Parts: sequence; structure tokens; C-alpha cells
Amino acid sequence: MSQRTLVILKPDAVRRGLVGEIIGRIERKAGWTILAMELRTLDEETLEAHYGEHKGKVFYEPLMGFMASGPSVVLVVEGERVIEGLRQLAGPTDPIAAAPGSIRGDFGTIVRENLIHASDGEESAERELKLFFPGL
Ligand code: RTP
Ligand code: MG
Repeated sequence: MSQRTLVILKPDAVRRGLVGEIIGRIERKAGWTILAMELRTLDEETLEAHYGEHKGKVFYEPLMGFMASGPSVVLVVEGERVIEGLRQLAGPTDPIAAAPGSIRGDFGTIVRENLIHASDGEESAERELKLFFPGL
């Protein structure tokens, strides 16, 4: 089943020069295609809409600050079971709990600065695609 998902390489991934490494892993998955990609510093309005489910949590404000701290790379990836596949490629939220071989498991240590976002289901993918790439 072909799907589309929204991926963000967070500001830590850009600052640390890990964009090529991470995109390489996505590109090597059979049949997945990058439909759109842009280096973009995310504004407050977009971030509030994107992470609105977390508003009021203790990590929300620091997360907003981190996500606005520099450019991210935003991508749309299309392919077979790409929503679940990218969540697997990313690994669990806490990089120390993430297995080696996953992006967070290989490169992360800090929960907030965990390198990558990927839509967590069909509904959020649809919402996030509209938010980040309304013309697509
Ligand atoms: P994401 O939304 O970025 O793809 O990450 P996720 O689904 O794996 O995790 P989620 O629970 O949605 O949290 C969103 C992002 O907030 C930061 N976070 N910090 N305890 C903390 O300090 C904490 N918890 C979450 C992470 O950047 C996480 O990816
Ligand atoms: Mg999430």
C-alpha cells in the first residue's frame, strides 16, 4: 500500500552534518521516493500546529525553542508502508532506548534532540502534509 509521510530532519541533524547520512538511509529503502524536500527554519505558528498535541506538557516550550533554533530539512516521502517504515527507521523517541541501526539509536543521546520526526499514522500524515506542503 503506497503512502505519503512527512519527515523533519530536526535542527540538531542539520547542525551536526547528518542530513546526507539520514537521507541516504531513506533513499536506500526499496521503492521509496522523495517527492519534496526543503531546508526551512520553522516558524512558531507552524510548530504550534505541528506539535499542538503536546501543548501544556513540561517539554513543550523547550521543544518549541529547539525546533526554531536553526534550519530543519522537511521532506515528503512516498512508498510502500512508508509511514510505519519511517517510524521504524527513526526508532523510539528516547535515543538511549532506540536500538543501534535506527537513526535515533545510532546518533542520538538526548530525548529532545532526537534528530528526526516522522508522521505517526495516516491521519497525522495527512494533516502534516497539508501543513508543510499545502501545494503538493
Ligand atoms: P516526533 O513527534 O518529533 O516525531 O517524536 P515522537 O512521536 O517520537 O515523540 P513525541 O512524544 O511526539 O514527542 C515529540 C518530541 O518532543 C521531544 N520530547 N522531549 N521528555 C522530553 O524531554 C521530551 N519528550 C519528547 C522530542 O523531540 C520528541 O521527538
Ligand atoms: Mg510525535
